[in-house]
Amino acid sequence: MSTKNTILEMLERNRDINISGEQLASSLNISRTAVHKAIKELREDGYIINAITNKGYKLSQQNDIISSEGIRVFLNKRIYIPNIFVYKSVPSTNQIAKQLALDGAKNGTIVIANEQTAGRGRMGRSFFSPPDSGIYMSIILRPNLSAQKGILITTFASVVVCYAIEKIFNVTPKIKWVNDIILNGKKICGILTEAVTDFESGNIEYAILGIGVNFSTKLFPDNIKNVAGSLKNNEQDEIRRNKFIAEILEQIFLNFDIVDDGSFISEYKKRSIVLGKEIEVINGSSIIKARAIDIDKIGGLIVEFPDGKQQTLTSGEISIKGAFYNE
Ligand code: BTX
Repeated sequence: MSTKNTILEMLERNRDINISGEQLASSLNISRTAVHKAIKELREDGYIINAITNKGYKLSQQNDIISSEGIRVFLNKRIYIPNIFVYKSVPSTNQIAKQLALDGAKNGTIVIANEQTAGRGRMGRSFFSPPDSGIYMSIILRPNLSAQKGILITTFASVVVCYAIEKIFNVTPKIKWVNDIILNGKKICGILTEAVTDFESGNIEYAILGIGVNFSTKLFPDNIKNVAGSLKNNEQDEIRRNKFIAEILEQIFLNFDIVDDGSFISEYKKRSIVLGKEIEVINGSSIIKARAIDIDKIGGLIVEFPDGKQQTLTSGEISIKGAFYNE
């Protein structure tokens, strides 16, 4: 780890107290000049570091910069995350994670960006990903899971992201099939899982679990401003992105063994804003009215058409519409 990153880690770990330059220098076995240089570099990166004569350095509470060091401070020690790559701006974290997975990156490798310039949604749609106010994260998974059960990764993630939101923010988010997390009638998070199957075994070779959260985004473009909302309101100003990211990772990795048995589906159903509603099933250019009646054990949406026929929707090519928002 570079001197700059080690100092950042110490500052993140000691957010509430001042650490003197001397303390930093002696615990890292470096000169005071090296400490000054690292502090200067961190400030250039945007960190607000208060320095008080005779007391030392302290990270200002205002900082909300995502970093591997800042996330690890909050991360449960039982979780092994091999690498957390944090970027300022990338086209899409899913795209970067895919390349890393192809190059052999381990299960649990994380890619996060402060901004995406071409954030991806399902079916070629885009995910609005402005800088400094969102969380755009992709997790490389190498699960022991059949390709058929791949959809469970998305449904599982929707449920555990809700747990993370509940724990940190003390609010109750809902889910719109298959991958949207809704708070106060607005979409605050989207999840996109892209998996590659090993044809011989029929198992997933790797999956990229992409999670996009509007953390504190205030302004949305006209085309989504009626449906998109943010997680944080002004009263929760002291909660920072690093802490929330660590909670999401904790929920995912401490609970991952339940993906296969689908035992979280009951929780998913409880949070569904779709069940019992009249919806429109959109498949390419065809739009058919139906009623959402149940979610099956692998996360498929069971719908009933006006003629009484039922169908289970699992395809990534299908989306649904209805009066779910602003309830
Ligand atoms: P989705 O296709 O279900 O949602 C995309 C649709 O949602 C858009 O067509 C638009 O109507 C609306 N939308 C776009 N941006 C936002 C936003 N910021 N908030 C609320 N609604 C929005 C959802 O796809 C899956 C999104 C996954 C995003 C993550 S971010 C990290 C990873 N990298 C990447 O490129 N994608 C994933």
